[in-house]
Amino acid sequence: MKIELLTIFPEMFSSFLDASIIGRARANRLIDVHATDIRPFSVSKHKNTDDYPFGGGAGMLMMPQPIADAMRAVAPEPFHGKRIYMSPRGKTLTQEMAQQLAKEENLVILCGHYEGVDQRVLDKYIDMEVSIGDYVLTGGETAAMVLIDCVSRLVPGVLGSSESAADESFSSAGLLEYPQYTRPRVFEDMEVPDVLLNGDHKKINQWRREQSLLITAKLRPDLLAAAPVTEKERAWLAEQMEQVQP
Ligand code: 6GU
Repeated sequence: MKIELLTIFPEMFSSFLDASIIGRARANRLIDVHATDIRPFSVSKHKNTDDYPFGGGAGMLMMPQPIADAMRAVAPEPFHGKRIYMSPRGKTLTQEMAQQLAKEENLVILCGHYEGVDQRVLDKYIDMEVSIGDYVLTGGETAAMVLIDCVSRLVPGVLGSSESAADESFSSAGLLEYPQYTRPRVFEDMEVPDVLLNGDHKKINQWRREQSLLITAKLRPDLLAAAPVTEKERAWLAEQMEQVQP
């Protein structure tokens, strides 16, 4: 997968792109991410990228010309993929959306700043607007990193088999992860649950499944409705919840 970023702050991406799993995926040529600075595309005297809004109002807007020229440079026609504008008014990023985007050959991600972008450049050059949640950021760059992170890990080969097994296993689909422990066995007077020390993998799997059900019921009851949970498990869970909150 090839990802082109359009931003006025390309330097914000350097450590993100070099570190950890994203850095390894790039080194292994599984993903190709490139940040293009919009500013040099400006034809204005001082390489401006923003201007005042027609009709007045607070703040500045990103001018259409530098973005349009940058877009044509990184995504010439025919373009095969999705051109995304990171925006708080966009569709909220979900795991399902990430799975769809992971199938694309190319992504172009436009990061906005100031009060937004001239609407005409969005109408002509953007396929979808994506938000990462209902809160306001100073710019689209951090949101773009979130999108790149969650899409990249779904590209085949990006996660090692041990990394991918954990949360994509059918058994835990739609539920929160069970608690995990590493050495030492006793830390600040707190012990690792006995069941994890006995090597009985049937019991361990059952305990983990129960813990996933309990933690999901407690922290994200909204997820339970859609999760693949058997009638027997739902009954067990209802019983447990009664004991906690009679
Ligand atoms: Cl994608 N951009 C900005 N500027 N703010 C946001 C956002 C994106 N998602 C949530 N808030």
